[in-house]
Amino acid sequence: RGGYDFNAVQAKWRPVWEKLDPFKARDDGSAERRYALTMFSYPSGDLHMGHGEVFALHDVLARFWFQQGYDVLNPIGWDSFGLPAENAAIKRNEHPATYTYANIETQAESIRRYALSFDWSRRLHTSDPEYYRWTQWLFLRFYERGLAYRKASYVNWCPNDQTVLANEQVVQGRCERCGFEVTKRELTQWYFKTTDYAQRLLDDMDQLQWPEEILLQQRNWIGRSEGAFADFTVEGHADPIRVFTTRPDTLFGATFMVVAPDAKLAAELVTPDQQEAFDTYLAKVKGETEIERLSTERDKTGVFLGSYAINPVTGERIPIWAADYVLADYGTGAIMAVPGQDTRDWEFAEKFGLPIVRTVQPEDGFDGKAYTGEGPAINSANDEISLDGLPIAEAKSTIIDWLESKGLGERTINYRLRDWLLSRQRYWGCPIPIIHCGSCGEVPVPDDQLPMELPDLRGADLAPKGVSPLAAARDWVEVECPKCGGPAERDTDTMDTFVDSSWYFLRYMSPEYTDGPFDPEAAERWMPVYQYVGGKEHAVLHLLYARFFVKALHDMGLLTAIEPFTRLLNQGQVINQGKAMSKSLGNGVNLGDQLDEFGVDAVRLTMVFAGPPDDDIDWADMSPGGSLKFLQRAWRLSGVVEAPVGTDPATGDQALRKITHRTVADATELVESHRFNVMVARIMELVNATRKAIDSGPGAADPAVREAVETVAVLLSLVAPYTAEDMWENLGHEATVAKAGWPTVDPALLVQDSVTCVVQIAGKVKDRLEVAPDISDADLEQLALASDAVQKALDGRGLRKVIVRAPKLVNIVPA
Ligand code: ANZ
Ligand code: ZN
Repeated sequence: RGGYDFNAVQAKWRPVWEKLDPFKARDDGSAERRYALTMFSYPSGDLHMGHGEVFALHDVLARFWFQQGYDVLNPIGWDSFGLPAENAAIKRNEHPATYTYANIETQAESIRRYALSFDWSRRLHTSDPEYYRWTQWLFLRFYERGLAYRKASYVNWCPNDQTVLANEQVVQGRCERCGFEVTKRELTQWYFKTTDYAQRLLDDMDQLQWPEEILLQQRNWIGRSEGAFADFTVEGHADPIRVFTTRPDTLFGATFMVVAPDAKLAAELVTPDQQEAFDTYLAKVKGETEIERLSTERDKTGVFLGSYAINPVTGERIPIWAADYVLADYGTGAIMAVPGQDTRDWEFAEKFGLPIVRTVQPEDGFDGKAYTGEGPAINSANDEISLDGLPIAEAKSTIIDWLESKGLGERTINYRLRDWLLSRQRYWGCPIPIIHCGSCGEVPVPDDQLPMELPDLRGADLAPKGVSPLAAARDWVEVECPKCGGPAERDTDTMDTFVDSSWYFLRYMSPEYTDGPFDPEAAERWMPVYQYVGGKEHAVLHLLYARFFVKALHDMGLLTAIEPFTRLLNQGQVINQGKAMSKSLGNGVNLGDQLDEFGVDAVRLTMVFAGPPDDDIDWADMSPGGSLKFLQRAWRLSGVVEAPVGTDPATGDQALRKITHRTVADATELVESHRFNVMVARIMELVNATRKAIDSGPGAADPAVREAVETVAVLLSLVAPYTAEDMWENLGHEATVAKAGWPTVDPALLVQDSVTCVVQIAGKVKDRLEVAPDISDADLEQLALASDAVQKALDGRGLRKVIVRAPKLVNIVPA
């Protein structure tokens, strides 16, 4: 037998597996089902190192369950609509479809080479009309229930991509995709009513076995706060201003009010002499991002509107200002400013010379500005009500009761979560199946006319212009109203790609189903996903949207499940030389090059062996060459085994058998607890022990050697499938090792070795104890003294001396 040539091994097994297709989900009730899901990829280029890692980690789990005999659903597909592909296509002067589908084929080829245990028969692309037909169908079901609706408001706008962004897509004031600073625009847009589900999205988190960090991010994003609405009358206006506050107990300290400059209210309250100042200020604010506006570090800015309100408990006239630190679409877009207890209000008051009244007694020695801590209420009494002396919680409920009794306010819960803005002014997305008719208004495209396909627009200018390129396709836009037959127009926006990815895991279960987006019975069998593997960057985007979708579909009676993904595993990033890989740093590592140089298995092994799955991997510190050497070492074992296939290992060398069985027992636990790197270390130890047994132990003909090498092959199949398969063949088996079955552990072989310890009294043997070889002197002494035989022989005599030589001898000298 020659050496180990990874290229030859890869070339040999790929076609065999493709023919065998061993990873098809059976879905026939023959075994317990497990749904293993990995985040599908955007087809914006070939696979990169990050894919290499997530796929390698995910595959360890999926292959483990295959080995254990589960009926595993492990599908693969592409999130093929969207900005990344569209931008790349425009740059290359290609049609997005051409570019997208070419990339998909490239990635598919790389994934096949990477030898992942996917069920290819369920492959889907979200940009296929057969798929987005159902995205549209689902949109219409949301629409019918009021869960999809249109409204005008100021929205996040990316000046580079020339499209709106959801709040979740604005990261530190910048576009999540291109990094451009996000601005605001007033537009009429489609939204999903995610806010209806805010409380359930919070409550059901206790069913999720997700990293605490991700749950915390979702909790903060949803941002539940309990508080009250309070109404302030405005001089010269019929309607009061309603505010939302989490601190109604501080009402006596409300010395002015602030409204969002970009809220309608501000324009209504501004007096003619303040109009000009206000207009100037508003223009400035419109260019600001939400992050900037909420920043606590910035200097406070604002403008007096000229109007006054009345504080309902003090009866004082308080001025109404507009300032950018109040957001238009949170709470009511207006606040009561309480500088004594709120830092931002304090800074604002200080800057503009507005009065400050403390209504909570600060702790002794406090010399700061706004006091946000615990303490009794002060300065909080009028003829009717007094909060003075009450701690915050009691003061809150007392004042809310009073406000409610007077019809001036009410208890409430508020969420930071906003509705999900789903319209995009771009071409490469799922068209919104709504037709706008001059006389009927919004008319849904009838179900039997779905999919409402994208027009081809080959050769048209798709560059972002602020209006969807679809608007220019007049032939496509102009239609008959499905209701009245009159002239009407299609909606020209497309859906955010996160809509496509909010339900793809449901389509996988029955990708050919034609009576709906998925077969409810298949969903009953497979949902929820047992294990989801993917990046942390989706903590509040995709993961929250998918949860919302599943809950909404549950409420429509389409799904029993109320959560999509029971378990979540986040992989770390692959970095290089301590930094994220980037073009500008020139530290990029190409996955394809690594595969060419070291082979698929060595790269996969390196990814898995690098450390805990959620740690970052610095490729500069890795040694794929070392991984390859190990694989060669393991592979060579399979060529020297002499015991024939099927030899009963029972008569084999016990020491080696014990190591083999201990390794399997540990590996099982290690995979289940996601400590894959330690599992690899244990396989390495088994390889070393086997080598030693062959070279300087019982020799290659011992049945225990066959057992050990077969075990190495099966365990290794989780990480290095090509090597494992070739070993399996060398050992005289037929493909595929992937379905060989997880080795069963003989519990008798897990029992720790023991040593016989002699216990003497004054040099005479009185007892023999079976003890662990690594027992400590102290433990052994205790054990010896506790022996019945020893106690009887001592017969109450005291001890002069105890000599302990662990683990073999204890000599007791009586007094
Ligand atoms: C008075 C007050 C006193 C407040 C105090 C806080 C502390 P969370 O917990 O984040 O929900 N607020 C309300 N609407 C706002 C808006 N549109 N833009 C900016 N700030 C707004 O925050 C709720 C608190 O944030 C509210 O309670 C309000 O200020 C402010 F010692 O009212 B508070
Ligand atoms: Zn009509």
